[in-house]
Amino acid sequence: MSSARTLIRGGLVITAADEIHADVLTEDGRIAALAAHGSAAAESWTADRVIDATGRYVIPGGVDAHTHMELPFGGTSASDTFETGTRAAAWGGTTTIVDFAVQSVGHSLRAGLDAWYAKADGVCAVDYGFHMILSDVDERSLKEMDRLVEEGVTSFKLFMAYPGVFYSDDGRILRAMQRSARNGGLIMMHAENGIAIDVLVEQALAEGRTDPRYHGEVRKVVLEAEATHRAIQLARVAGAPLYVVHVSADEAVAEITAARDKGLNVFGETCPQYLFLSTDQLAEPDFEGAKYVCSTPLRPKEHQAALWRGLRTNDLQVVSTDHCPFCFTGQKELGRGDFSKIPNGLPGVENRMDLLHQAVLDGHLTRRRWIEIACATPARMFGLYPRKGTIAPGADADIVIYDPHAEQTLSVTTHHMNVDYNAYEGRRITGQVETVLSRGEVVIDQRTYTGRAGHGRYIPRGTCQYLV
Ligand code: DUC
Ligand code: ZN
Ligand code: ZN
Repeated sequence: MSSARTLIRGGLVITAADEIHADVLTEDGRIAALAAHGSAAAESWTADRVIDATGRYVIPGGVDAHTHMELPFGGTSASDTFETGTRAAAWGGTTTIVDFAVQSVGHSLRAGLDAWYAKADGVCAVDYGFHMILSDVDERSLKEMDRLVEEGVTSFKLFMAYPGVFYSDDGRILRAMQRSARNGGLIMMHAENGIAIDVLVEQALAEGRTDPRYHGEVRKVVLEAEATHRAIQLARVAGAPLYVVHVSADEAVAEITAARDKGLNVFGETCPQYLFLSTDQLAEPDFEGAKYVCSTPLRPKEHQAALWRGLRTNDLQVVSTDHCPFCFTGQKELGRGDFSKIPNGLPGVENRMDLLHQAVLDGHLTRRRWIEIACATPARMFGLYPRKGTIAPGADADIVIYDPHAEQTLSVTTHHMNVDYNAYEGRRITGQVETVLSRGEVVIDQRTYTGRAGHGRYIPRGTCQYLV
């Protein structure tokens, strides 16, 4: 905790609700007060440190509610550790991540969660929480869900994909949803029909269609839409809220929209890769397409309009990264000659806030909506609000000083993620993180890293604060 008082002067404070020229005073790691710039109140403040934010935005630290540091997957592990990944998050203006602890088949939730607590303990640069991946829904794990909710792990990811690994059948999904309807947990769904996809994978490989682009072709739009529809119906039967992760296809957005029009507690998340990349990248020659293999897969460009529209209309509420990096050399290469062996996942935790700021400049989002989908709503959705996701008295002093005019080119040569490529290589962005405070401590100071491994704390979460 920082006992120092820091005064951030002269910036435009942007939250999901307001844009105001205000000075912000932080004390003991929290936001102590806001007052109009130039007001008598603000002029009377004294501080140990003054940050001049003239011409800058002052925004809440980003909340990335979907990351996979060190995730074991496909015989290898995601290349960012909690240390490197949270440091990269800080560089990109994200001050809270919610990562996924994994239950292994045949093991308890407790064992999985404890393993993830140990991985992250003492090494994170910014604050973090955990969701729990349920890989083996049975009487024991259902009971354990109740205890996890009480402990602050209040959301559970289930997979309709990856048979034999993370997959749950409809019966298991229904049971987990029924349990969450009672204990207040939020079910997060990977909605793809994995049983059908595996048939198409087998057929593609047998016919010699082995290149990365076939990853996108077998993981069909209708199989995402069908699974999304089915997940929604199961949630209705259970009377449980549902959060659909990494929505990539227009028809899946339509399913979520239809459910929301019925007044159901159904929510959708998308990710920068679906908004900015497409099957064009997946089709890059010389196996380069492997860099863009993730699930749900990248879609033809035409789908992007539905995702942007969903974000504007609040049919989609959150943009997270699904940050799950694998190096091209030695990791993505495991799938040369067989796309099904390419570890699934893209890097992005460092780039999300900037890409979404670019979306503001491109006319897809307003500035306040940028903050809403990247900070405030993920915090509400996962029980972290108002401690995280906003700038208000009492909130943690997780603050980004953002230069909206700086120009940068996203690149592996300048990023801080521990991965040997950048999915947005060469993309020019206007806007850049300048200074970052995490609980009042400056962790990025005018583009110099001043944080430390172990500053980041585990944050137990409350239940979903976004239900209607
Ligand atoms: N999708 C990915 O791309 N990576 C990890 C898990 C997932 O569901
Ligand atoms: Zn998933
Ligand atoms: Zn994921």
